[in-house]
Amino acid sequence: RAFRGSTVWLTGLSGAGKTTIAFALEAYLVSKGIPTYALDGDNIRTGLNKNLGFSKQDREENIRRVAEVAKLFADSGHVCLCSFVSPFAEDREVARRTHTDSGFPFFEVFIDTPLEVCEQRDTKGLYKKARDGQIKGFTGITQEYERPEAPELVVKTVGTSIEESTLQVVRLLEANGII
Ligand code: GGZ
Repeated sequence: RAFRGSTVWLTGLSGAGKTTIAFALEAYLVSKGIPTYALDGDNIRTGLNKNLGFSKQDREENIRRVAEVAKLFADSGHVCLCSFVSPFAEDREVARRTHTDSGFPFFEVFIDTPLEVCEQRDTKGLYKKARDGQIKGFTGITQEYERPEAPELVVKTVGTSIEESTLQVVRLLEANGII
C-alpha cells in the first residue's frame, strides 16, 4: 500500500528523549520500507541554521526553516521526523500551518518528561551549565517551555520503555493511515 509523506514533530525539553524516540522510529519505519528522514539540532544547527542561537527570535527562525525543509521531505513522500525543543506554541503553530496549508499531515508529539528527570539525566551537562549561569536562556531553567495544549499525542517517558514510546507513535501513524 502506498504511504503518504507527512511530518512528525517531536517537542519537549532538552533530554526528554525526542531524538532517542525519533531514532528508534526511523529504524522501525525503514525496516518496513517506508522512506524516512530525521531532522534535529545535530544536523540542522551545524549547517543550515548555524547562524542561529537560542534567543526567542532565533528559535522562531530555526523552527520556521526546519518546517519548510520538513515540508519538502514530506512532499517527496518521506515521513519526516523533526526533533526540536520548539518551546514556543506560536512557532509550533507556524510549523503546523506550513504543512496543513499545503495539505500535508502534521503530527505534534509532546515528549512529556518532567524537568526534574531531564535535569537528573543531564546527558550533556547542559543543565548544570545553565544552573551555573554558563548558558543563558536555557529552556526549563532560564527560558520558558510552553507545554502543547492540543498535541496529537503525548508520550510520557517515565516508566515507559523506548520501544513502547516508539510504538505509541507508530500506532498514531497507523490510525491516521500514514503507514
Ligand atoms: C535549550 C539548548 C540551549 C538552550 C544549547 N536551550 O539536549 P540537546 O542540547 O541535544 O538539545 C538541545 C538543543 C536545542 O536545539 P533546538 O534546535 O532543538 O532548539 S529550538 O527548537 O528551541 O530552537 C540542547 C542544546 O541544543 N542547547 N543551548 N539555551 N537547548
